[in-house]
Amino acid sequence: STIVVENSDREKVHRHTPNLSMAPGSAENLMESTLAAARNELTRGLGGLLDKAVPVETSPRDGAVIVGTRDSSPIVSRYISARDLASIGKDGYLIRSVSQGTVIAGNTDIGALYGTFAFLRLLQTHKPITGLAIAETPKIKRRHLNYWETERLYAGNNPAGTGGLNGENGAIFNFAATGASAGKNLPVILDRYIVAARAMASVGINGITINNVNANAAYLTPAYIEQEAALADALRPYGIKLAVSINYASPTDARFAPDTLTNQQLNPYGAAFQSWWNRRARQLQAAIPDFIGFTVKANSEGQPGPQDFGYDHGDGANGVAAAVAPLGMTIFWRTFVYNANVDNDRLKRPYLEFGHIDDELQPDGTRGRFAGNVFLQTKNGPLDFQAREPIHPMFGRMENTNQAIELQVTQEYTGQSTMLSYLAPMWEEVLKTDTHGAGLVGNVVDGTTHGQSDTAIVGVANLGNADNLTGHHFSQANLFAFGRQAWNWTLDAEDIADDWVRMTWSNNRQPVHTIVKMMMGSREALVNYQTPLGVAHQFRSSDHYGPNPAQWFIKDDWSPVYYNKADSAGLGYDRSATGSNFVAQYFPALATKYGNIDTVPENLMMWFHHVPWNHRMRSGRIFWDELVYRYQMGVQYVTWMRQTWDTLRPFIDTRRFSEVAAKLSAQETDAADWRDTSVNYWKEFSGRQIPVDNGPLS
Ligand code: GCW
Repeated sequence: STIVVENSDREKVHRHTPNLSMAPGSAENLMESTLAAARNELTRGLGGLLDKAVPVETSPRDGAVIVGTRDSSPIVSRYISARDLASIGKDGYLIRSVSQGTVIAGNTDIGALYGTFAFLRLLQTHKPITGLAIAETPKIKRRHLNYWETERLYAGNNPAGTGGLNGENGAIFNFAATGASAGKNLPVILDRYIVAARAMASVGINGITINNVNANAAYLTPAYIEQEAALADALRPYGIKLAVSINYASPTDARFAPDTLTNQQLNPYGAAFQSWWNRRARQLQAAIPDFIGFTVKANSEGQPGPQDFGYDHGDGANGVAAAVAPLGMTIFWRTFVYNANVDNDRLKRPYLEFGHIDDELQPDGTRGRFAGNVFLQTKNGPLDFQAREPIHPMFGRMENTNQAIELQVTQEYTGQSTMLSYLAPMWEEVLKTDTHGAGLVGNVVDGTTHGQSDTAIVGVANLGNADNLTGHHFSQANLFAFGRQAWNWTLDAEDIADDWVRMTWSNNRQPVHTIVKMMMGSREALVNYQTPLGVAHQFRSSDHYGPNPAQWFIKDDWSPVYYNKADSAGLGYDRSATGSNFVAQYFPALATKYGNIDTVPENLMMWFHHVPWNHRMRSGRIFWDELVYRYQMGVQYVTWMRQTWDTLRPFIDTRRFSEVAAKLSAQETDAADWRDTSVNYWKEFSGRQIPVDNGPLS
């Protein structure tokens, strides 16, 4: 077969950064254009898969793969009509078998690149590549990643001080011009940035916020903007645009002197505030013409925000949004807030702060105060990325506001880079949960429920400095799955796992079947050995990895004991009408279901109820016995995974085989620690024995 990729003139990329350079001996694959990237993927991919060089030509021979847009290529136009392309949108693609071979077409070059990756995926997963008539369009427009890997090093980073390239604690993109990594900082483009870009583009990620939401204002300074521009230039051919996290009080930061405001000038409606942000945005846009906008964590976990100056989240978000609206930029305003003055139950706080703003009657008679270029960015659940949470009640209830869902790809609370936990089943569960009032969560996010035209899904990313980018080999599956689900949230987590295993490990039936099976049960096992039946957030504070159910902090809503409410009567947090009544934030049918201990799904039980130790469970066991059983099941699953992985030795290369084996064995130890620490602590309250049919706990 041959490859035909035609370049069009109109897609020449912007190169603003005069001194864009490459690390010595690296980045020879820095791409000039999107179609060149597509061509490169095909030569590399087909060459590798077919084990022979595949020529690139300008006119097709039989069996050719033809890639492009109607504008870029007369051959594409010959096979694909404008009408064919009419319904697939900006990012969509068509893959068609034609007399001369295969045509991959998009309305845009990036659509053609996405189609190219999809075609390679078919080949790589041994799917048929004849008789193709594929038309794909993403369900969600903005498929973004946020990076705050810097925070706790919970994914694939080298721990600080162990030779990570990065000055900023091992985040993937290196901005630091000093220290060990000096000389390897942006605008130097390291190979791994391109590797990461290809990985992201291969699953349709089209935007990233590059810095921690606990934001350092340095990212708005001219020196950093120049570095960001270099990164933007490098990622642009892959369809990935940049955004930056901001600190609400940056205008008062001395680094911007003489352009520095006083606290009094942080009035979000004031001219000083708005023109300050407009100036920053214009500087960014001058360097990065397609700059997305800002991600904001305000009045949350010590970050400043409009409330410090007498305004609410609507005022603050709209103030920044108004400043950047003339530039076509967007604000992603996070809703991860939990001010203790709002309510005793932390879970109730976000909706209490944001809900009334969504509902507020406006002077023009419409409802909802948030500006059109504001997204509220809301975690999937009401607490904080636990292995299982109920859905966040704001999904469906914010009818007049653009809502983005935020999922944590990096495994902060889900095993970090030690545990194999495949998270696609969790995201599938979330996106397919019925709100009982506004359709499924996925319908809310993709805009069909409330008719929003701009839609977004955000993953907190897990790319770091590790050779394989994610640390645990299986963490790559989470990035892959996030991208696939962001593109189409109706996909089945198991099908995605099947693709990933074939692309990553083997197409041989036995490993495919076995590894997919391991992955599919891994998240439920994690829930079971960490926090079964809905007992939330039992993590020790130091690293959010291991258990500490007895821990009590000055901030009670960070304390495991605040969540578990263990006493001699039972375990769990009563959020029904007899308790905090958090359930009332859901649509009535869901509130009724969750609010009743007999109808709440057992796997969410302790999120909503203080469950008596002797409560009769659906299995017939009493709650205490069921609880211990779940912990034990979780650990046993990990033992099973470790043993099962051993059977795959003949199919897996030695290095990756042993790296995964070592991680599984650490996971088994740590899972047992979760079980033992938790059960022994609960036992002090239940006063009951460990049931014998659970076998010995270590
Ligand atoms: O889960 C918590 C993390 C913080 C994070 C915060 C947030 C970056 O422990 O590291 O802050 O969530 O989402 O803002």
